[in-house]
Amino acid sequence: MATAAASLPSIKLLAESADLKSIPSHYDYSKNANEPTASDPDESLPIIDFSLLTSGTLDQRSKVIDDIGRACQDWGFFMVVNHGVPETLMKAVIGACNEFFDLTEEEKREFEGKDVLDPIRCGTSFNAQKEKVFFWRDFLKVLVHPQFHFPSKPLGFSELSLEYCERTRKVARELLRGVSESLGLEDCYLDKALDLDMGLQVFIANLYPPCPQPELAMGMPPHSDHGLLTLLIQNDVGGLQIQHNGKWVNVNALPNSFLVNTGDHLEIFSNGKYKSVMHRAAVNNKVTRISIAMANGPSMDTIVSPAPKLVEDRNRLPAYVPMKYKEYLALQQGNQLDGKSCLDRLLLVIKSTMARSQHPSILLMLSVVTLSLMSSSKIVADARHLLETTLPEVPKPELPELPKPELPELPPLPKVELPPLPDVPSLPKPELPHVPELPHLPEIHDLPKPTFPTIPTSLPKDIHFPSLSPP
Ligand SMILES: O=C(O)CCC(=O)C(=O)O
Repeated sequence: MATAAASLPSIKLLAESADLKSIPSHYDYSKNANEPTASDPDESLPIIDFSLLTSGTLDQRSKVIDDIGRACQDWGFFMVVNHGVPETLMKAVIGACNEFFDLTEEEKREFEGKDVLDPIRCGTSFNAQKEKVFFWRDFLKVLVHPQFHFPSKPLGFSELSLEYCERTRKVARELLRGVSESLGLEDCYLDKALDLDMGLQVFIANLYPPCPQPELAMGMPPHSDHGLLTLLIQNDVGGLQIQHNGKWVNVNALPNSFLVNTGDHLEIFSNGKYKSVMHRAAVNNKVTRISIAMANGPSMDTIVSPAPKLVEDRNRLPAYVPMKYKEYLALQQGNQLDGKSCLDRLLLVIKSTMARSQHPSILLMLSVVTLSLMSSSKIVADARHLLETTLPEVPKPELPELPKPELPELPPLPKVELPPLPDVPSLPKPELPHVPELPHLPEIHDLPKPTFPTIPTSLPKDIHFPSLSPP
């Protein structure tokens, strides 16, 4: 199996070695991390009835969508019941995983893998090549969608798992439709934006054998998952703990339920509305625990950014740098598992500046100045874009209603004595020009009478007319 030092045995081999009374010091996680212990939650964990999402009435469906939204926002975690995946199938896959871990070290070496993005990998701890303290865990990690890969041993494991992967993928996609709606988007918006037809699905089987000092060791350290939603089942042995309101709480699973948690890419896509939940796996000193996590994410080639509809249409600033999912995956899997350090990585410049400045505009200015000092690479451009986006939303201040001011009564105005008006000097009479008298016109009856010529009243007698004769 993959080892930091070639000598690091699988945890199964170590745990089964005779007379193991204490853990080797390189498994003592308590030395490096002062991790507070978990307690049972004060409130009950959110439960989602899947059957109401797929075949409930319109009212029932919209209530479940509200519940999903609230669970994603308040917890980053919920349990799904009535999901339709047969319990027998779930148990059979867990049994087959147990058989896989029971293969000899030699047989398992065939599926070791070399690179973090190899389709089939098994090993111990998380990334033993990079770790100084190891985790009490063996794992098998397989990329099962869009191409299905699987170890050829033990017999029947691959066929059984194919069925399980397909059925859980359907559940995950249906839940993601609900998540999309809960964000106020169309139900298929997330599906299309993140190309879920080609979405990455990873099958992760974890084996946590009994540990002689469970209070010192850790099965998996606090971390968040890279994808959108992870669906986890276990062999009736608890150990999953999630962080809620700053405290670690135990997850006591309902029988036959899926334990679902939000991943980093849902946090990015929802522009931080739904945070990926921090979780870890504790170990015990009595029984072996097996868990199977099905991580469901975008397609590997999708460049994931906050959903444009949540940003542009609502006049918000995007809070994350866009990044190709495949690159994010390589980054997270290729390093030590350390909380949400991968998601936080690009935000570090801003955070350190933020610590010094409370005011968003000063923060932006300082951050851009900080970045300007760096070389002008794409990272800088991306980071600058990010900076412009990480300004906290400033809440509208609630202005107190001001009391109506009581105006003092004004004193009566003093009587003003006006001075007498000055005498207006009398104006001189204008001299009008002399108009000459009109000439004397003769009276009408004084005009001379006209004389008219006499007109004869009979024709002269000597007018001769020619006689008219026929032609
Ligand atoms: O085994 C568990 O309960 C947690 C597993 C887990 O967090 C993981 O596989 O990423």
